[in-house]
Amino acid sequence: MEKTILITGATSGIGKATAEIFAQQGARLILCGRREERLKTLQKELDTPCHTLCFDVRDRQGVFSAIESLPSEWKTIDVLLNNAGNAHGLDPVEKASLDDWDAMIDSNVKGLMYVTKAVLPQMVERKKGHIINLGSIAGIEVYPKGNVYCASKYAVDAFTQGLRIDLNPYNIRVSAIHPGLVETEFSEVRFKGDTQRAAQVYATLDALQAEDVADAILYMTQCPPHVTVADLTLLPTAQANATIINRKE
Ligand code: NDP
Ligand code: 8X3
Repeated sequence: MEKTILITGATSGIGKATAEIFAQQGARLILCGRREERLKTLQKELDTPCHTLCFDVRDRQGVFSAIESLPSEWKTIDVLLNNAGNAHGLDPVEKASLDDWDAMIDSNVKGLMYVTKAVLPQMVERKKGHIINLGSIAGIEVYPKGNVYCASKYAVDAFTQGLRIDLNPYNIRVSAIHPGLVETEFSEVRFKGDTQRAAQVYATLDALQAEDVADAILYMTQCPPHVTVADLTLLPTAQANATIINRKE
């Protein structure tokens, strides 16, 4: 594969698995995240040309400086995977922390928009490119205590639709993937390092694995140029929607 793919949130979970699967395809990878050590380790592990960018998607200036800093041979990006993001907390509105709300809106929504805006000009100029945003089942249905995390993913969905409309004249593909429960560090982050509580989320069902989502992302990029997968919802078989889950006893 001749493509260059920029992956935000490549240090863990879905982003890391996508980096691994694209590396197997021989893609060139721009690996992004805040944990530099993990980026460097992944770069060493992957048998494909990689460039790393360490930045926080919430830092508007930092995002633009990072993309600007790309050496000329890395400036042409074919696929942007806007994956960085997390849930922070699972609390009813009246008890939830404003800091958690800020973290989710700033990373999942504003951060995704900053990265898109920074990467977009070369796609528009070339009339070529593919943007894939990580939505969620939480952006299709609201669930109890999901409030602002769900709002952030609904915003991702609306922004994705807006991008597809505005970029229509430029031959740029715009997609969203909406997974259900995926066993990653997601719940560990949501529950602020409470690994026991996080493990319980995945203990009683066969959850999606990060590799399952990565497979679907690869498929979306491998469709013929005249085909856009606009939305792809991927659920564990044990999950019917955001709240109906057939858990093992
Ligand atoms: P992980 O916690 O395993 O990975 C999250 C990634 O996002 C990490 O690489 C982290 O990197 C990066 N990240 C988070 N915040 C920032 C930030 N402010 N700046 C830069 N990078 C950031 O979770 P997942 O792999 O599960 O999550 C990836 C995406 O998938 C998220 O958008 C999530 O909402 C979505 N999703 C997850 C589902 C699930 O059940 N797991 C289901 C549906 C969607 P670092 O900390 O190094 O910066
Ligand atoms: C992550 C899946 O159901 O925890 O977006 O919101 S869920």
